[in-house]
Amino acid sequence: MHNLLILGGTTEATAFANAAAEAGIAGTVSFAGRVERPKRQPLPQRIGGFGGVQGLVNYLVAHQITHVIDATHPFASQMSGNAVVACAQAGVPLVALTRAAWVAQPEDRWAAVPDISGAVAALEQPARRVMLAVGRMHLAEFAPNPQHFYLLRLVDAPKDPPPLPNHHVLVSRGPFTAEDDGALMQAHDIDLVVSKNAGGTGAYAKIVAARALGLPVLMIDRPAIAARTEVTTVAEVMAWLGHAGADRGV
Ligand code: 3Y8
Ligand code: NAP
Repeated sequence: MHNLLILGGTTEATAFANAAAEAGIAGTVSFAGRVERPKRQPLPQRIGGFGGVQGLVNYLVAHQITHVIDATHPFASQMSGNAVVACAQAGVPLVALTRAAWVAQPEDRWAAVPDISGAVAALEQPARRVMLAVGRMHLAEFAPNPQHFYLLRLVDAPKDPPPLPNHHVLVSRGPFTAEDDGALMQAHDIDLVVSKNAGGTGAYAKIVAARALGLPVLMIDRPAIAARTEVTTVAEVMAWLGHAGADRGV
């Protein structure tokens, strides 16, 4: 009898939660509580941190979790690292449902940077009009480059004004479309896009739009994550669970 913990917060997590619910598999979807209204899930959900590795071990034992599916975002490296250690300690099988990194197409004008601070360093240049679509949590790190105009896309309206004197906030949650993102870039006369290499489809629209407009992209590589079993489809997770319906290609 399965009792899953799905570490959520992505398109893939929602897709898997739907498949598990349809297959009658019991589980809980977990969110950090980063946004005001996390997307409704077809399974019970919990919101908030576990309290580090030990907190997660305690949760796994107390809730008799049989399997953990880490379907968090590739940049949620602390959560994923904690899951590797906690599942090993608690003896609970773990699989990561992740998505391959985006790869530059021939017409893409990407400059790869290793992390957020690499993107900040690359912005030490005369004033540009920058679409900064990396969310809210790292905005303060871009304060050393106030010379740029920043188009900021956030899930929730910021509680305090972002520390960037010349900015426009757009409150909008994905998934987005390339057409809308292209129109947005033209409306704001954007000449540079900053993006995490999130992979998947939900954030890719701005990459397609930048390609079509011939705009350069500062592409932030994803952080390293401890070794764990990784799959990229819902069907592979079902097979990993040894779920009879796996052959139905769910
Ligand atoms: C709280 C839970 C679904 C999930 C949808 C995906 C796609 C849309 C695109 C841009 C990029 C960004 C951001 C983004 C996308 C999906 C996915 C994805 C990027 C929600 C969600 C939660 C979050 C947290 C939020 C972060 C922020 C990052 C916005 C739900 C909507 C920029 C990542 O205000 C904040 O504190 C926001 C924080 C972490 C990154 C950051 O540093 O600010 N996601 N996003 C999860 C939790 O509490 O555990 O409501 O669905 C989920 C989604 N956001 O089922 O449809 O799968 O990636 N999320 C990035 O890629 O750079 C937006 O604007 O182009
Ligand atoms: P993170 O930096 O890796 O995690 C920091 C801490 O937040 C974790 O140690 C854990 O706290 C808590 N946490 C993170 N994800 C959680 C979850 N799903 N359920 C319960 N607690 C969680 O994580 P993050 O980058 O802030 O991402 C937070 C959430 O947003 C995740 O659900 C992720 O999938 C989603 N998301 C993130 C991004 C992104 O760009 N980072 C993009 C899209 C979606 P404790 O140590 O107390 O357990």
